[in-house]
Amino acid sequence: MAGEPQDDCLFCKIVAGQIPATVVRETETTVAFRDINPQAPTHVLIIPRAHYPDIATLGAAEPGIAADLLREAGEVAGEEKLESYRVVFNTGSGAGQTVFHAHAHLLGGRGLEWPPG
Ligand code: DGP
Repeated sequence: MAGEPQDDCLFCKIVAGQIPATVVRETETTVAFRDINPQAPTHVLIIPRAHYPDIATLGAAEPGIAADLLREAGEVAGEEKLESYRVVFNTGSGAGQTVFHAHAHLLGGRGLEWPPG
């Protein structure tokens, strides 16, 4: 069923506490934790507890939870005292998505070039 945990999903296992992660914030609907392979001094992933493969399917099914991800990105940026930062949703393998459980990347703490590669 849509949103149900998937046995083969890495981020569902982090939500369930079956794989350790450095969690920085949690809400009823979201978990934010540090990326294992940080691309910036602050690199935090914000994910829904519910399983949706990407931001498009999450936004279509649960727009309120998609909005929660954006609010939490702002909250983490504030806690990390980031003046400038980027929030990215890689969507599809051609855009670099490797984990198919919706997630926002929050990147900051260094200069970020535009356009991204
Ligand atoms: P993406 O490539 O957009 O699907 O981003 C997936 C991110 O997930 C990538 O930046 C690395 C991160 N990641 C992969 N495995 C783990 C893990 O086991 N723990 C943590 N904290 N992050 C992970």
